[in-house]
Amino acid sequence: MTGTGTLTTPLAKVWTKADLLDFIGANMKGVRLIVVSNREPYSHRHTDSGIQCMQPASGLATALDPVMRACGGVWVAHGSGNADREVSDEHGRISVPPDDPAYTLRRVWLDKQLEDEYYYGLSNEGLWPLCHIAYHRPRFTQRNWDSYRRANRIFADAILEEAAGEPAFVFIQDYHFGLLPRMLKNDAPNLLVAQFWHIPWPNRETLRAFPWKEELLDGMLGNDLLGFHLRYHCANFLNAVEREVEAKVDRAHAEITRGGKSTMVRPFPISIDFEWHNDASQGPEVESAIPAWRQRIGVMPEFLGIGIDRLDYTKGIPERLRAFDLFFENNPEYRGRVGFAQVGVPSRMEIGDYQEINNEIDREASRLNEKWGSGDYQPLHFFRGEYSQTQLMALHRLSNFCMVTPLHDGMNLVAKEYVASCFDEDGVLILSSFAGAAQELTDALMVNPFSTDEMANAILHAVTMTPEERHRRMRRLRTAIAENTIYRWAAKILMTLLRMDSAESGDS
Ligand code: GDG
Repeated sequence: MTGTGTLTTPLAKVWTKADLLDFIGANMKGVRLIVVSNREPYSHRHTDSGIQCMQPASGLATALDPVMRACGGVWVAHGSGNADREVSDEHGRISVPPDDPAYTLRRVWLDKQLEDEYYYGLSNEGLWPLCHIAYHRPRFTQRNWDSYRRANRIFADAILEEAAGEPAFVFIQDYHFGLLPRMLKNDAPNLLVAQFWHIPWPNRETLRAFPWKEELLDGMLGNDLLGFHLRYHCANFLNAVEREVEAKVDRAHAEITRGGKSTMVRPFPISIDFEWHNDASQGPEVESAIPAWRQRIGVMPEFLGIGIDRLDYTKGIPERLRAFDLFFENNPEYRGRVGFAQVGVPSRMEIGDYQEINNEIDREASRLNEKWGSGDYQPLHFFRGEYSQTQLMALHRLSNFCMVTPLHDGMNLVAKEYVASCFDEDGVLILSSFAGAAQELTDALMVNPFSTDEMANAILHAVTMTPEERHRRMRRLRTAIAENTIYRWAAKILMTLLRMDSAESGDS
């Protein structure tokens, strides 16, 4: 496409934001980058004090905003804020971040019914449970699938308009856009199309239940590059293609050829801006947010555990609360000494299963506090709502251990953020072996979230761990994240695309 030639930066280094900026400066001149996601990185809402710009809580936005700030370009996303139209131009465009414009946000408008069927229906009641295998039955309807196809088409048209016939790298995010790659490639073969699937890809037995699997796989094979967090998810995808569609699967090179066009399938484990988290967590803003948490919690226990999750049935929150109950059963001497603060960000409340998980958490929370609370002491503090990154870091600082125990998770950035906040190398991470992050964070206390006993034992281990063991484990965890930052993730993907681009234009 752009024929940028030899790459100037080797991969074997620690990637900071400055490194990525250098890399982009040296290698991406003239390359147009278009990022696509359902969720917008900034949304505008009406509030009592006028229109406000918000940054929604999502792993995806947290991960990609710094990359876009560094690269510039266009981010195409669903305009979901109730004041979005008022602040965007007639094409749905606006420069962001508002206080320091660095790139263009192109908003795509979807009507309420289409959003319900494509986003809540097919994506979150169908693909989300299908891919996570967390014992929640996926729901599929033809109507939702038709809307998914229609929404993908609307996004395709907006992207084609932004590309305006010129070559560009299109980087699509997630499971909302399984059909988009093929649509783009059919209409504009000069686009280099990559997609990152942020959630797991299921084994082929599970995928069999998806009624439109052939069309979905064909759509995804429109990509030049397809990324998952883990090698295991890549292998599942290759297996699925082998079984369900006509294509040549080259396992040695993790490459699939269908209809003369090939798709590279690669693992790119996502991460965070380690330096930023490490520095900010030691800053004065975080320091001054700590007293508010003390106040909210009231009587501080000797050991405070924390959990921070979207309120989603994949995150294993009721299971975690049941583990606390068993922990107190097994170790009654810790009653009054151990407490747990759980932050829960409401999510997808339009879906019945999400209302049910909220109710279940409320039931478990009341049960735990009624059974083990006494006087001023309450074992569980449940904070339902959104908190700023500063507030979350303050909570990290106040805690002795963090529980990240999803039943299944593509990666899980909360685990990495907690570790990055532990600048004094003191803190314990209890981590589900079913989170993608478990592949890198091998020094965490690893648990099977389906085993209440294992989790209860891990809580005991966390509160009895010697300072030496805590420091040793935390040091290694921090090294693992410092070596694999979000900037490395982005650089690896961009480098792979640049190489493919050079190969196509015959430069290499
Ligand atoms: C998907 C995949 C994958 C949490 N509460 C608040 C808040 N957060 C932030 C966290 C973190 C992000 O949201 C959550 O990221 P996760 O990775 O844990 O989870 P998902 O949203 O399910 O993300 C996941 C990820 O994509 C990236 O690929 O890791 O496996 O499921 O950054 O700090 N942020 C704010 N207020 C909150 O109250 N502002």
